[in-house]
Amino acid sequence: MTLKDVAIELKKYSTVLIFCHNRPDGDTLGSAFALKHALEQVDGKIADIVCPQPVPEKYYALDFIGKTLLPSDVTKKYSCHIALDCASEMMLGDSYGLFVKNQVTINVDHHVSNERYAKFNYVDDRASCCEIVYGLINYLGREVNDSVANSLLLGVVTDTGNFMHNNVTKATLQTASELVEKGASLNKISYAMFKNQKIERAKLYAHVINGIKFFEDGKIAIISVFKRDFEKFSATQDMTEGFIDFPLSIEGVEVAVSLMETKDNAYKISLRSKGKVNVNEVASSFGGGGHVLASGCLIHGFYEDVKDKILRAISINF
Ligand SMILES: [Mn+2]
Repeated sequence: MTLKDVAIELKKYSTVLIFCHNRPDGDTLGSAFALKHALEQVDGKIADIVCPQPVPEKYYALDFIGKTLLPSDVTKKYSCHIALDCASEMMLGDSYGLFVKNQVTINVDHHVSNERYAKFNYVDDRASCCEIVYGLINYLGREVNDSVANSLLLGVVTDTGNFMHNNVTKATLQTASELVEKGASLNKISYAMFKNQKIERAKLYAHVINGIKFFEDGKIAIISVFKRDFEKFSATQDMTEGFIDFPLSIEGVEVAVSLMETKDNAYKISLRSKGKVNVNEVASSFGGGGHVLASGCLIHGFYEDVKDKILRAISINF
């Protein structure tokens, strides 16, 4: 199905429920709010957003990002369900059961590992899902006003690490340029995302970076965040977003790994590569996935075992 077909399909429905992924980031939230702002330009159209967790606090400074519903808050029936930036059933988390309840499900995403779990699927390998949603809104014939433009730029900025990752293409910059022209503020978004962290996050960051470990002659760097660390610094799990950029920035490091203890003996693994290792393959071998240079998965077990498993999987992919 083409993106235009998605727009034609979407136009049929007057009430739409938009799904964000587990541990929401700027791209899934930006995509969802852009589509909501665009759809609701037409009288009588209702677009609500559901997410397994509430919107993290750092987005509160951005007035175009509002509140989202938890799956348990959803009581109404919608004519269509659409997931944005969700590569797999697993990424929908606690919303998955709700997602599949509708006859009409749409999946719009930019992850190469996307599992095509919906009735209608559109996947394009772009730097951010927001780039795709920009195209979708144009096909819908809706105005890219201030709030739409800002929401979309949020996803572009966060998924490209402020235009520094190697997923940035001419199209990414073209999109960003058009969004700025239409009223998006790059400065406001970048400041809120990268230059205004909580003191709790700063303290947790210092602690985690202090515990960095190197393997394979310095080619692999691992950082670990334990449940006790969150308690010690009164920090929350969503605050670790971006931690992994530091180990990857070290000379000689080819793969950076973050192990975050989310529950007892359960670790959320994030992987970043400079190019020599396809970390999508590494993550896929544990049931996860993502992109060639940025991927993730969940592994159950004791810390040392989990660490050894992931090290072995990376080593054989060198
Ligand atoms: Mn994304």
